[in-house]
Amino acid sequence: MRLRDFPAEELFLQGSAACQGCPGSAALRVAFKALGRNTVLCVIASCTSVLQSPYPVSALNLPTLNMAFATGGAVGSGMTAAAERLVARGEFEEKPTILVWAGDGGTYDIGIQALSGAAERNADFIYVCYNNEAYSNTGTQRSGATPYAAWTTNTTKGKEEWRKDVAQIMVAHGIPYVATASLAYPTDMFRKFAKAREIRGTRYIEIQAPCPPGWKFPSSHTVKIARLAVQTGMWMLYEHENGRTTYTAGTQRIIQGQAKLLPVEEYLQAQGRFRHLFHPERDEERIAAIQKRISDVFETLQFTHKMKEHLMDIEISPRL
Ligand SMILES: Cc1ncc(C[n+]2csc(CCOP(=O)(O)OP(=O)(O)O)c2C)c(N)n1
Ligand code: SF4
Ligand SMILES: [Mg+2]
Repeated sequence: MRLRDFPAEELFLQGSAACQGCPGSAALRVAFKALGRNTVLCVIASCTSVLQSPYPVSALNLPTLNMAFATGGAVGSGMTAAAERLVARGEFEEKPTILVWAGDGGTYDIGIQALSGAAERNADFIYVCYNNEAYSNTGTQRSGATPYAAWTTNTTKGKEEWRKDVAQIMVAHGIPYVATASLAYPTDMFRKFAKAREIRGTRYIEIQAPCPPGWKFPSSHTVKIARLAVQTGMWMLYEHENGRTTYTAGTQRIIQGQAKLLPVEEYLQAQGRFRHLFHPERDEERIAAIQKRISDVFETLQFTHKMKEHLMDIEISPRL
C-alpha cells in the first residue's frame, strides 16, 4: 500500500481545534482511512475530546461517544456487546468496528485497570493509545509513558523514573494483536490498522505522538521528530500476533543492518523538553544512561537476527 493508494474519503474533517502540527489529528486521519466508515468511535477524555466535542464543528465524521478518563476498556466492552445485540435483532446488517481512542494518561495510568480487564476477556474491539508521553490536554504533566529525563510541568529537572511499556503489558495478556506505529511511517500504520480490522478479539495499537507544545519543538517538525524517534531507537515499530513479534519499517531496517542506529542525542537535542541535558552544561551521565538502554536492546536484536540468518544458511545433511 502506497500513500497515493489510501482511500480518498476523509472521515477526519478539515479545520479541527487541534494545535498546528498535532500528531493526534494525523494519526486519526490515517486510522479512519484504514478502518472505513463502518466504525463507531469512543473518545476518552484527552486532547482528542477537544477535536471531537465542539458542536457543531466536530472534526470527527464518525458516530462517537465521548467518555470519562478511566473507562476505555469498559466502554469498548459495552459497545461491542451492544453492537452484537443489534446485529442479532436485525437492526445492524453488519457489526461495526469498535474503536476506542485514548491518550497515554488514559491508558498507562488511570485506564489500565479497565483495559486489562477487557484484554483478559478478549473483548472484541480495537484500543488505540496515542502516546504523546504526557497529559497534554491539561498542560503537560508527567504520565507513566513520559520518558526518563524529560521535562514536564511536574518534572522540571527531568523525570527520574523510566517509562513503563504498556504495549508489552498487552503482549503479556495474550491478546490476538498488538502493534506499535509512528506518524513518520504512515503506510506501516495504515497496514496495521487494516490488519487489526480483520482480526476478532482485543487488538491494541500504540502510536507515538510527538506533541509540539508539550515537547517544545516547532510545529512543522512533528514527522521529523517521529522519524528520529525510530531512527535512534527511542521508539520501536513492531507487531505481535500468534506468539511472534515481527519488527517493521525503520526498526526492522536497523535490526537487519540496512540502516544505522543514530545516536540518541540527535533526538534529544531536537526537543526543548530535554534541553537541561545539554544546557548550561552537558549531563553526560543521563545521556549515556539513555543511550545504553537503547544500544543493549538493539545489540541483542541484531545478534538474534544474524544467528537466525546463519542457521538458515546451514544445509541439512541429506543422509539424516
Ligand atoms: C477523573 C479525571 N481526572 C482528570 C481529568 C482531567 N483531564 C482531562 S484530559 C486529561 C489529560 C489526559 O492525558 P492523556 O490521556 O495523556 O491525553 P492527552 O491530553 O495527552 O491527549 C486530564 C487529566 C478528567 N477528565 N477526569
Ligand atoms: S497539546 Fe499536543 S496532542 Fe494536544 S492538541 Fe496540541 S499538539 Fe495535539
Ligand atoms: Mg498524553
